[in-house]
Amino acid sequence: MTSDDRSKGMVMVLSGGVGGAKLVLGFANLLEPDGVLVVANTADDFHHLGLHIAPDIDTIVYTLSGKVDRDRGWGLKDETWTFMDALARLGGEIWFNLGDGDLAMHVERTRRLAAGASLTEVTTGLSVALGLRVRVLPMSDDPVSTIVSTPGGPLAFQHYFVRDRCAPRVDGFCFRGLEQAQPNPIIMQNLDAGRIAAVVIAPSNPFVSIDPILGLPGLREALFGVPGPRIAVSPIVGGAAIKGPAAKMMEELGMPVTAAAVARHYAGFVDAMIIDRLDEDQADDIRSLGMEVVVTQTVMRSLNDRKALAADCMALVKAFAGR
Ligand code: FO1
Repeated sequence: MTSDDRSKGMVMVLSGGVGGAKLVLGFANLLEPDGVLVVANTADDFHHLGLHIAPDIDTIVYTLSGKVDRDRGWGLKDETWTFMDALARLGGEIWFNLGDGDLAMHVERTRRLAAGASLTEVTTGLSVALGLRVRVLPMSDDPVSTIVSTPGGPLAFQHYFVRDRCAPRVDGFCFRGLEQAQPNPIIMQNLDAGRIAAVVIAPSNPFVSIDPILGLPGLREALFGVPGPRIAVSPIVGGAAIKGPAAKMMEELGMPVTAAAVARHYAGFVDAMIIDRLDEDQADDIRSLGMEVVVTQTVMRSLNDRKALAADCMALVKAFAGR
């Protein structure tokens, strides 16, 4: 295989919701649609008000279709909340906010699943309907649910995250259904066919967004067969999480809140870490784990920032292929 062959093929991006979706958008703007395959965490999925909610899939799909509310990072922009207001008047469960337009996504997903379609088929159908050209795949068609262990007992992920605003102390996580779940067959087919050139772990929460994906039976092993590098972008910058509870979780799990600690979490799997300029002083520590380090701007404020970070990932892919 020539170095050119090794950098050809698709980049598989493993992603959670808001932070990951930003980098996914960068890839979608940098590469041809068939140059990127997005694998979305589905361990945040849950059933609520009789609906199948898939927050990370929807965040990625709304982001790629330009429909996401950029301030919140999730849900639709220009959303209206008539349903929630009516539900509140009826004394219904209102801790999880479902906008009127967003509601259509959950109703239609639930209808298609009940009619026998797989989550992959539903996700593809709804993505195409919203004009997406990049393929977004659920990590699995089988149900996996994150359970957060807290001193007050186990909490389903969205109860911890949204209802309780991440306030309870985290003692650990378990992923119900993970051991029985199969990785998405399309992911495995692409890996088996040698169509994946490299793997990028988006700057998503390592514990609740990426670990469930990498914990799917056989997937981690299959990703070791990819010819190019496995790259992770640190979600921790300057001792804080760019978004979400990753930093709080690290503290509560007794880890330093650093990019180096994220690298240690991925050690043995990841070949290269991309860290922010603010964390440059950690580069040698990370290199001592046997990883390559790229120091760049990882905070993505504009579309150009998203594209530039995707380009940094691609430069690493090419550098590895040239060896
Ligand atoms: N996050 C919130 O903080 N509050 C909400 O009420 C909320 C509603 C919601 C509805 C649909 C959806 O797709 C996502 C939603 N999110 C909400 C975000 C979601 O809980 C998180 O982004 C992820 O699960 C963590 O990655």
